[in-house]
Amino acid sequence: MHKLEFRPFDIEAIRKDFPIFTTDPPLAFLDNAASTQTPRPVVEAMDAYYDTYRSNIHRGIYRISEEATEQYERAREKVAQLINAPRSRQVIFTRNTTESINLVAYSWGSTNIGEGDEIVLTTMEHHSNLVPWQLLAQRTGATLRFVEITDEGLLDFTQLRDLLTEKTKLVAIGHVSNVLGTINPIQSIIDMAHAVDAKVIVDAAQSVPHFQVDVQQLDCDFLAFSGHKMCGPTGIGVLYGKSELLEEMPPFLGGGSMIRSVERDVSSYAELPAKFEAGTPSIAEAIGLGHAIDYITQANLAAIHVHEQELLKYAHQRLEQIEGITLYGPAPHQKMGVISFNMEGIHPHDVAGILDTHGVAVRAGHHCAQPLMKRLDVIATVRASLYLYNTIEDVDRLYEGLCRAQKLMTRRKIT
Ligand code: 7TS
Repeated sequence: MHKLEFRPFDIEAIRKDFPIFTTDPPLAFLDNAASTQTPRPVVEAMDAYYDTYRSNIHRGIYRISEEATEQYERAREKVAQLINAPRSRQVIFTRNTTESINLVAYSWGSTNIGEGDEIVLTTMEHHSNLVPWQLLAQRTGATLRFVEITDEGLLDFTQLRDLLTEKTKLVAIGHVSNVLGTINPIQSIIDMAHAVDAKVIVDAAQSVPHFQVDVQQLDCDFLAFSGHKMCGPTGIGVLYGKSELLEEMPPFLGGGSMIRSVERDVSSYAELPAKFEAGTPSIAEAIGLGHAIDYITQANLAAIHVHEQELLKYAHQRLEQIEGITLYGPAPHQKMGVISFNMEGIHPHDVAGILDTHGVAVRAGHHCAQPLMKRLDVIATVRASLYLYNTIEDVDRLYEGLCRAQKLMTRRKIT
């Protein structure tokens, strides 16, 4: 059996920062691909805003508003540093990945996509990186093209090469699949897309929280992710874009804060990033995200990745021992800590329900990836997903819960 070594960081110290794990026995929280838990330093930073300097930003001439503005903008700088954006003005705060992708689909899409143009996606996209492009295609007469996946859960590169033509205007690609965990080779895909003059938006909702993503090295045109999947609060997300694209794009939402001057019939717009941040933003949440970035960078993203990979290998070894289990997706070394599976003869929702009674939180359903479910020929899967605070004991509890589910359902079949 694979030997675990948790030397890179102090898992016990990390777990102490998350009060949700102080129950006995502790909750085995394995639904991190949906949303992660929040450590105390993040909650405390948000409390400090509410308790000591709560006020609106970019408009007050008094001390606490200046403090709030400074903290909000510092959070933007932390995001820029995390993803190595050249300038913090290229970081737009949104509500989540979904809003970031919709911003690009409406603003960039409405001025750059027309009839006959093609948008290349994959069959493993989350609905957030599919429905906005369907809406854009319906508005403009553009066509969606899909890269299929192999039986191993990897992208079919030969087909991708054929799909990319001079008609391709955009490639919208998930960095890591939220169902299969597949790590897509986006560097090659970006290079191939640029070779036919297409732009690339990377859905990084499942990658930025788990390993170092460098937008300059990737040379991606846009990149989107959510704060709540990386120890941050809900209600805050990020869109990164290349300056020249963001500068040319029309506003997405109109209102306060995004204007330079307003006449009765027309307005001129503020500089980046304000142009895309209409209305009062999620101030406490942005500050919380900044502190979540501090937290995961202090824990060390490289160490988090190693830790998750170790647990993932261990989880595969254990789950593969269970009779009648089908694991979806590639081998551990080609994926992140996401394990989708089904148990023969047991509905995924029943599996998740039984695991819940065993203190194990997993997700069951289509995971907002219905075209992928169709490709896998299933209606749903059970999904366990890992993060920095998960332990070998969590995986063992998952294994034991699944054995229990199997026993229960087998007994039910006999009677
Ligand atoms: N893209 C991917 C790859 C995702 O996994 C998710 C959320 C999104 C986009 C949308 O993020 P949001 O913050 O805008 O909601 N994924 C999941 C999931 O797998 N289970 O719940 C949410």
